[in-house]
Amino acid sequence: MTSTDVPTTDERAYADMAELSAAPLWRQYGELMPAQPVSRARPHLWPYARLRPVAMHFSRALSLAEAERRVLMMVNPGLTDPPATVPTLFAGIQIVMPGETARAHRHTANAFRFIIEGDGAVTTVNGEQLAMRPGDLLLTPGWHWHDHAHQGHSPMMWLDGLDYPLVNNLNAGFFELYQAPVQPVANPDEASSRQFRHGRLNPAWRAPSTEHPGVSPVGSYPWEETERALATITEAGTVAGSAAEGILLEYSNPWTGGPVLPTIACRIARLRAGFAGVPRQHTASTIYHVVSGSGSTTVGEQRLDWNEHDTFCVPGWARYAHQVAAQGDATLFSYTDEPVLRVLGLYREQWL
Ligand code: GTQ
Ligand code: FE2
Repeated sequence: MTSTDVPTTDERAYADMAELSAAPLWRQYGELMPAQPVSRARPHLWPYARLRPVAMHFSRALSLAEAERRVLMMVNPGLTDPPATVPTLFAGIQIVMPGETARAHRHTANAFRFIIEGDGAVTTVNGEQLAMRPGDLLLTPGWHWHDHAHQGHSPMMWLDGLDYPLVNNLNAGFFELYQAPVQPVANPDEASSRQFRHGRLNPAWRAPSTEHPGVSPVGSYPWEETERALATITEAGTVAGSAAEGILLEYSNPWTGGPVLPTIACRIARLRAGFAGVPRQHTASTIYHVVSGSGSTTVGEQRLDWNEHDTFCVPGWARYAHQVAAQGDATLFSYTDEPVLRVLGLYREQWL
């Protein structure tokens, strides 16, 4: 039979299709055009109490010279190859020991750090030196040089959030090492970021970067300010906040009032003792990190019980609801790909 003959059986025709790298849409239509999204990610929780000892082991067993970064990846059981936490985002626990330096590099993936424990480390981002204290949020936006150095005394541990799963899926991942282990410091003490720390007043001689659209010019959102905002709003006890997320605040880009990174919105929520969230679902995927307190989040059929410093994820379009125990408020840091879905007209939510 020549290659232009019409196959005489289905079997033969399917075999020809496979050989031609073609496939019958009619056999996969339901999967490709689902009535509603089905995430490959599974609801999952990573307990800090169990990850921390493993991180401590590698702080001794593996030098930072051997590892580009000493990070335990939080790999979703449904997204192992390549590893990701939700389809668009990554979460990791990074550990840096006193005296260590994580060398300077840059990548197109956007990243942030949310500090868990330790004191005395700094991250330098495009020449601006940012202090790292528990509860601080530090941004290392895409294609910004960054290195981490630790001059303190106890282990530094933080949560890394990156959008590399999204960036790599868009085939836009680039990475470069800096020509030296560390970059020079042009702005010590957050000198540039500080210009934006005055509420509704922005430095008028500056303008948003055209090179990095949608990126906040603020390198660090210190815990002190975050805590003050949460305390002020919850003080009177009269503000109900979101029925699903309690007193939910979004870290904002002072130029736009929008998310801090073009692809990632970062938020902090205070849930009062006894809080029982109204269940809902949205197309955005979310990763939560427990700053303090304990509670549980029901995601689909699963219940994730969380404690201080645990990390867990809620895949897009999963039905979820938070509950907090009767005694003690809880504080949840979270990040989401919602800005991406919104800008593409793909954000949907539904209260259940
Ligand atoms: O600290 O620069 O968790 O480049 C993954 C990739 C951390 C970092 C991660 C990174 C970093
Ligand atoms: Fe990096």
